[in-house]
Amino acid sequence: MIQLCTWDTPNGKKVSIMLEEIGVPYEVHAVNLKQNDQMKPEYLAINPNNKIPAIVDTDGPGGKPFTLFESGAILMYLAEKSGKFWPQDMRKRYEVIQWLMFQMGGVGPMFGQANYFFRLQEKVPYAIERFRKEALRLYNVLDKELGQREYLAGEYSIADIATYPWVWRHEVHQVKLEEFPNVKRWFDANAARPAVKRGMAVPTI
Ligand SMILES: N[C@@H](CCC(=O)N[C@@H](CS)C(=O)NCC(=O)O)C(=O)O
Repeated sequence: MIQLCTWDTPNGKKVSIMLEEIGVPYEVHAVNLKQNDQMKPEYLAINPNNKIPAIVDTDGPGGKPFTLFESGAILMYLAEKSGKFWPQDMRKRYEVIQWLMFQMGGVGPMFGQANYFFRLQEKVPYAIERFRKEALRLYNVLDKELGQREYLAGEYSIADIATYPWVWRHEVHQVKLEEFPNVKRWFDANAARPAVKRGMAVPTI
């Protein structure tokens, strides 16, 4: 059984989508970020970095409980454990890892900063411009790639699972998907997957 500590944000939804895709039983523990639940000592014992998501696999490696934080690491763990979305071929596997890292190091942090500065009451024009430009640059990279391949690493993988919940927020970071037709085609294909629909509905608040 996987215990999933999560909240209603893109990084949390990556993991619930993955758990739905691989079809393993899991229990959801809502960590209410609005009430600072992530700062409670019992949660810090699971993730000392006070962020969601985190998992506890009660049947981890060696049959012992295993705790893991950082959404990219969790996706890789679940992919390796289930053997799904984790190509055996080394080239293909590293293409998946490459696009996963692109999400973890680029898409997530930059879209996150764009959201933050767009919503901030005190307007900081330099920051708004910087992160708007960077978000658009990343959308262009995605659009070019997805013009050549159906999914980010060719076949549907944890790279798509990691990226979709961030693109799902395109309206918040003021991007019109129609201007990125290949991203839109890919976005609609992800959105149509039953496991993605179920995963995006987690947690119920
Ligand atoms: N690199 C981390 C980022 C996680 C993250 O930023 N989580 C946010 C929600 S999307 C959070 O828990 N924020 C609460 C806080 O910063 O106190 C991951 O991918 O797991």
